[in-house]
Amino acid sequence: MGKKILVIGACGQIGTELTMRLRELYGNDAVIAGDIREGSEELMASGPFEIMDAMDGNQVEDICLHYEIEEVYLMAAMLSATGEKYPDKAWKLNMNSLFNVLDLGKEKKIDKIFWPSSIAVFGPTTPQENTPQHTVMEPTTVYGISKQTGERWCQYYHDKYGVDVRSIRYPGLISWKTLPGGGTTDYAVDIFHKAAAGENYECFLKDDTQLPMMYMEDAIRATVEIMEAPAEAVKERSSYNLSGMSFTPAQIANAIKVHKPAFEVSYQPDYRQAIADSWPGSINDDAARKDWQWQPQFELETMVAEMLKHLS
Ligand code: AKB
Repeated sequence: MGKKILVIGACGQIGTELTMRLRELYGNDAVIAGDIREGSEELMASGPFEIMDAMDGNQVEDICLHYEIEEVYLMAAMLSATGEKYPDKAWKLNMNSLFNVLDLGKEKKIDKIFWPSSIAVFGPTTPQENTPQHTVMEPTTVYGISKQTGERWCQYYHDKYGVDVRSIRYPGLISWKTLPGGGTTDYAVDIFHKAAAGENYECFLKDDTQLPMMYMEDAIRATVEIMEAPAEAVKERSSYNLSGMSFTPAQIANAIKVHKPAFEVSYQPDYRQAIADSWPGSINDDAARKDWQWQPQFELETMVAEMLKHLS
């Protein structure tokens, strides 16, 4: 019998596509989807599903023991923009869920953990361009603080208790299948839905705000690849920088206009501008390239063409 996998937060933006990919790779019955709410029809129909609360340690443990889970992907989190509205809830969800899973690793009840970090671990004092793997990290959002703290705990559980936990600092992720929720980079998905519907878009960031981004297909491949890498190749046990592309709202608008010449974007920055301003504009991912041979495949133009093809 092959390994059994649990995806917690399986119905979210990353979780949905990750669960479907893992089911393709390891078999539908081998991948248990867990979330606090039901997800897409495709996800619900294709394999086992459990309603679960990532903050309930007993429930997470019961499900792991019941299905004899070996690997857990913990994708449940509150993102940057929503986190600023509900700081207590963001902290509790992002930290408690991580400890629940790390402790199962410490007690040897599961073998391997994937936990996503984010470019939000960086802050205004971080070098903004080509941000190195190891650098100043003074995040200013609750989400960023929770991710940076989580990274330190991942490293600690690995070093002290031998927990095989692996992590990536995701940039903003762009996909046509599932909508993001509550992030600062969400504009880069919303803009496609408007363009595909033949409508104009009002952007909540300024036109020249450059952020690191990635097409979901690359992000899912990176996630599977780091989990498949031999343990000794995974040298960073906090989290890996990962880079796909970097662009501003004006640049993505122009790339969309190549396909949709009538498309117009106006700019009305809100509270999310300050969050974006605190994050890097581009990321150095040499460590991921060297340690587990990471290679992105999508650039701005190829990503825009794919998004519009699928949404139109
Ligand atoms: C967000 O905008 O909060 C997320 C992230 C960069 O982690 N997409």
